Amino acid sequence: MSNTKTQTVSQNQETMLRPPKRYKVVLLNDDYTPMDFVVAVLIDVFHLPHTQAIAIMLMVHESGRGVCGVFQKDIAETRCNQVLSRAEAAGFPLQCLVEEA
Ligand code: TYC
Repeated sequence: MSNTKTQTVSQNQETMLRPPKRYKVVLLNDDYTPMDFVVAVLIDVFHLPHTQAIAIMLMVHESGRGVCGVFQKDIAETRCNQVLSRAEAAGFPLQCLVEEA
């Protein structure tokens, strides 16, 4: 016979022990957002060094998409929203999304 209290305790212990899921922030290519704007956003939002920001921007430009970083869910969503806000404020169609890693 199952014991609800025991089940709940063991479920909570599993939840506490399991490492949190990780989420990718994925940047998408478009034909209009300037390359230097993308590089600036990558540096500011993801704290990337200039060389790495250029490498990711070029990867997105050439292949259509690229990963800016992998984070816990709330951090991934915040950074994705920061990218979208910066793009919208500047009038560029730059898009990004969050995917489970
Ligand atoms: N393709 C854009 C251009 O040629 C540059 C670009 C790179 C745009 C990465 C978006 O996520 C992007 N100006």
